[in-house]
Amino acid sequence: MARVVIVSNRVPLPSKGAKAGGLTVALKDVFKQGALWLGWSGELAAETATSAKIHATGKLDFATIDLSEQDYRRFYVGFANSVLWPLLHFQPGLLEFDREDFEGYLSVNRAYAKALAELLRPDDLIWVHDYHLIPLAEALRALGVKNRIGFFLHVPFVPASVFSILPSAEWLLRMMLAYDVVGFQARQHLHDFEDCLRNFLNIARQSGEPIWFEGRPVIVDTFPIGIDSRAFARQAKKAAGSIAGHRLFESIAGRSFMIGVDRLDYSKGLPNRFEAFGYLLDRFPEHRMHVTYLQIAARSREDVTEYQRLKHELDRLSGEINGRYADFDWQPLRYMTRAVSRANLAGFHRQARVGLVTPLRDGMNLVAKEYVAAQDPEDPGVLVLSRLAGAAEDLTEAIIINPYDPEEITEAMHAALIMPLDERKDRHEKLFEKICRTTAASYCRDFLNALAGTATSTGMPTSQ
Ligand code: GDG
Repeated sequence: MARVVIVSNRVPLPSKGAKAGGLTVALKDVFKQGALWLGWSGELAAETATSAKIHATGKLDFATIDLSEQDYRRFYVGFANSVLWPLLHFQPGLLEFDREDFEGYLSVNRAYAKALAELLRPDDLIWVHDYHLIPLAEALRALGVKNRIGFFLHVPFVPASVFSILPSAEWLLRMMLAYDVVGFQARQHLHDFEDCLRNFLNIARQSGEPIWFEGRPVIVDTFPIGIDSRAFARQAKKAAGSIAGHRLFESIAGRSFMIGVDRLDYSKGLPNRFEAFGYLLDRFPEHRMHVTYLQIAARSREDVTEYQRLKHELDRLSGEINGRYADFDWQPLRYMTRAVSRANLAGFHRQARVGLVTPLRDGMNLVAKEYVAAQDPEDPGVLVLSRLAGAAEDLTEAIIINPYDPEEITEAMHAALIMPLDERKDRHEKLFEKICRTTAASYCRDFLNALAGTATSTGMPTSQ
């Protein structure tokens, strides 16, 4: 099997300790047979590097480049997270386009391409992740790289009517078609991408067929990301008996317990969720004093203004809810912006009667799967899930809600809190079976098989 080369914005360097983030979690344990992973080091330097530093670990080698502060601002804070992220999450009102940021996005992609081209072997399979690096394939081709290159988008896609808001929209689509394989999380995202292809490039795709673009086939398909559910279930069982698990259990003091775990991000629908919790205590007085909601919202992208604004809003809302409903011996909402260890998270999920996953848009949402995996099958909790998360295409036995309607979330919280054991078990069994079908490993295998099976850029079919 050819060597796999992964490229993503950040690399999970073991020396730095893994940070919260979907990609890190999904890929971590998969490449045991040797692979190379290139990305930003997380460090700022006087200039953006075009040669990588190698960190050999034996199984999986890492290669990192530093970014200049200006490039970090333009590429990462600017175009990637203040234009593409809000656009692809249907928040065009939050988009802040700036031509210099766009230039920075291009030049950082070129720097990645140069650093990568030096490290490549002829039969490497290159797998590029996410919206930060859309122009990378084109930049690699410009340097003469002939390897097969695949792209996976972790976030949603938007229909042409929304995509057209982006300056250089058509150019970005062409950049996506420079890959040999383009993968999405969910059918809806693929459908929206096809809408863009039709509208901008007049390309109509026959279902199941590759797209032909400039004389080359481009495979476009869905590759829903998964987790290692059974391992997470074991971790949850073990962690519930840990010191932290015990402390949590004692502090809940027999009340019902609801949990939310999200990066502190406006796409995750946290203000509406907080508001919904306020309504729950308003409209269903029987839950007052009897329910505790823990929201873990690890701080994220703190250099982006919109994230600072969101944090202030949540600080205010949580203070208001607690001020209004708390009693001297009961705090209804526990809100923390520090990250928690993965083992503790697993144990906390297991203790929660309700898991709240209410993003306004989400590529997949791994927390939904982790919550289900962590449950005790004999006394499982209930997942409340946004219909606008990719995960909702499959996890239909959750209580599915519209995250824009806080009262619908309230009703779902209430229904989940009072749901009888039989129904909880029934739903959980089906959900657990579903989340075991797609694992982190099967996701990687499916994508890489699609990539390995494609013709090379010279048009020759490949032997595996
Ligand atoms: C992107 C897409 C897609 C969260 N807080 C802590 C913590 N986490 C972990 C969760 C989960 C991961 O981070 C977050 O993954 P999500 O999928 O929920 O969301 P994004 O970070 O937005 O990820 C998303 C994903 O990529 C994968 O393709 O599903 O749609 O937006 O695993 O558990 N982990 C720890 N402490 C925390 O405080 N240890």
